[in-house]
Amino acid sequence: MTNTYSADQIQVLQGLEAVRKRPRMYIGSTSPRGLHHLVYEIVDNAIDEALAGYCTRIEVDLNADGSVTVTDNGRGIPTKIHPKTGTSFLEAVLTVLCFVGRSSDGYKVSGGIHGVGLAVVNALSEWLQVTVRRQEQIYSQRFEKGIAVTSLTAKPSPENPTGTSICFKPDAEIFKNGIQFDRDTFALHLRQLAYLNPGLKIILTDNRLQILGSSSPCIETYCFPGGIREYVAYLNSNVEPLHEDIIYIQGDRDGVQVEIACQWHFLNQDNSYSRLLGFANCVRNIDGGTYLNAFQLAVRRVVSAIGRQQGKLKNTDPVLMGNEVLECGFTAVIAVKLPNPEFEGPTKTRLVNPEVQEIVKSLVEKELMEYLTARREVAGAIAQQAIEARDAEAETLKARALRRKQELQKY
Ligand code: 0RA
Repeated sequence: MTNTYSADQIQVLQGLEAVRKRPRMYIGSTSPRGLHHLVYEIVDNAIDEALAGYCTRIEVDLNADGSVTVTDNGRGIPTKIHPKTGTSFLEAVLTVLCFVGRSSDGYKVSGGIHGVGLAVVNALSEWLQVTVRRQEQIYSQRFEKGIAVTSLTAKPSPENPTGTSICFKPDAEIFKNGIQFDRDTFALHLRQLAYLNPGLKIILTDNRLQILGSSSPCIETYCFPGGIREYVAYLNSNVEPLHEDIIYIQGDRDGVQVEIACQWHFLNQDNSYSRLLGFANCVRNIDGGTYLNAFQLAVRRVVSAIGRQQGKLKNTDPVLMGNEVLECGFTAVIAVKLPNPEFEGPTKTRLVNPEVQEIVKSLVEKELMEYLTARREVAGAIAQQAIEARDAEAETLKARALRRKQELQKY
């Protein structure tokens, strides 16, 4: 390496320094949450390859030395020289902040707290080692605190698999609360990603035998060909469903894909809550979003209409409320995929794209109505349960009002 820096290199170094100085601006926090986000960032890049149709398998290995390795069988990060930076494309992706990695083929996961870029992960790592298999070559390069400490080397590979493997150790100088990864945190997240990408195989291996107190690694594989239908079945595995089949609705318009799986179940004492999980481009929208509101309204309308059709609800009765239809034994997963997701809110997990709202509303109103109209008994049971919840709620309010009145009469 030379000791005279070009203008481009100076910019790279300044960028890395900015990330290391104010890591929270890039990854939200340096608590365990931020630490785990480093891994999600790499996994998201591999998921992008899966969404584009090139990757079928992702491995996450927690290593005994505190590092983690993410390996995928995608196309591999391109290694040719990038005209703008003068370095390999690979090095640019790993060192230039905001480097726009790929052309817009397919849907990017880049949204919310993810999508900060591999250069940020690299800058916050004590070291990072990348290996790319591409064009019958194995390329590799090593970085320390974001700076390349070797040049990109290539050697011929006898076989012809393609893919990317990134191994890194978070920098303990940055993550002052510790750099120990939690397997359960990854397990939850990776399982979710596997449901959202049906057929994709995700393997989580914990090789930290000392932490495990075991002589063999802990390996978990997530692969769900049934996608979000399997997710709802899993979420409902310990409740009694009101109807056997999981309702599945799918549609797309103007490049926006919508997929919904849901199932009502019998109420018992301890599950009178709703589980409505929304994802936009595989990112969980904890804070909801326009499309989740649209979904709730559409479901309320359909169930109310069924109630009226079957004479369970009077024509003058108002539309059933969200808490009656959706918080009484209902589980739903709704996954939307769209080209330009816009997020908002404190954790950037609320999707605000207005176009998604109308698509979800019309799709659910049409498809759910058709589904339930064709299944009179199922529809009746769903409407009945919601109406009973409404009446129980009204009884509770009435009883409380009466008690209050009686209390006041004492004085
Ligand atoms: C830029 C362009 C292409 C792929 C990738 C980046 C890529 C990044 C990561 C990170 C982890 N795994 C990855 N796999 C791929 C497109 C490649 C092409 O056009 O051949």
